[in-house]
Amino acid sequence: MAHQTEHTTNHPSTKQYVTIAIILFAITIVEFLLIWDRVGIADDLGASKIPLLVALSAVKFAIVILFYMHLKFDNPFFLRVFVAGLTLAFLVGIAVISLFVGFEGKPRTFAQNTAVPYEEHAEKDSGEAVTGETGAKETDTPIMTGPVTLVVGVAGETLGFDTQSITAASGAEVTISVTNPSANNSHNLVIVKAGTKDAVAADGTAAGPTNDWVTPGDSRVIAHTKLLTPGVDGEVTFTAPAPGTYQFVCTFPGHNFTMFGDFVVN
Ligand SMILES: [Cu+2]
Repeated sequence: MAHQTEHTTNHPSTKQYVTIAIILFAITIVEFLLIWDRVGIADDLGASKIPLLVALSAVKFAIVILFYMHLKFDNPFFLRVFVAGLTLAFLVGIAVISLFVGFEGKPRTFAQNTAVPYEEHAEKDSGEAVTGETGAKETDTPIMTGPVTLVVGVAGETLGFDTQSITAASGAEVTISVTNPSANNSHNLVIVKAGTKDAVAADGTAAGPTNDWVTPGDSRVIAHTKLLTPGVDGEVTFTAPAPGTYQFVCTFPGHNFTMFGDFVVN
């Protein structure tokens, strides 16, 4: 008798189950209408349909765990255990994603540098098959020297870059993509040997804007972009030099004192 009483109060009734099924079905219909382009709402909503859909599926999730998993009828302890685990899972997920992607949505520099392009990976696998198990070390190198693109931005209207340090592997084909969002200032990005940024900039000033503020044939310069006028982006591609620390700098007269960073070659 005691068991029966407990049983009837710990589970939803058949009627409740059916009602919940209908509610879930109705929410699903609404979700479908939100994303089906023929209904015409999808375009009007734009990106705002994403939080709407997230909210709707959260409601469905809550209904399912509360009623079908009957957490609503159980000891609250079980609900707390469930929510604790769920929260932990979300936190770990966010932590792992933010290891590789910054909050502004750009890949982090180290993640981009060590990213293995899919084609490269396939090539490496077939290469491995040909050479056999001659040693794991040998197969590690090609991953590091794959082509990489590093993104360096000018920090708005300031005379500075938005990053202090970029990294690449020696021998890798490196493309540095420079964005210049400034409405007023022209900039360039010059890769130079460590400790030579001010001397290179001083000589660049003499070389003038027609040379992009870089002395032609300067042996301290490894690579440089063209002079990027306000609002114009540019890039430079070169082979990463011998391992060591180099510098990147803007050689527009006067910018070199604040507009520079380290270029680390591993
Ligand atoms: Cu500059």
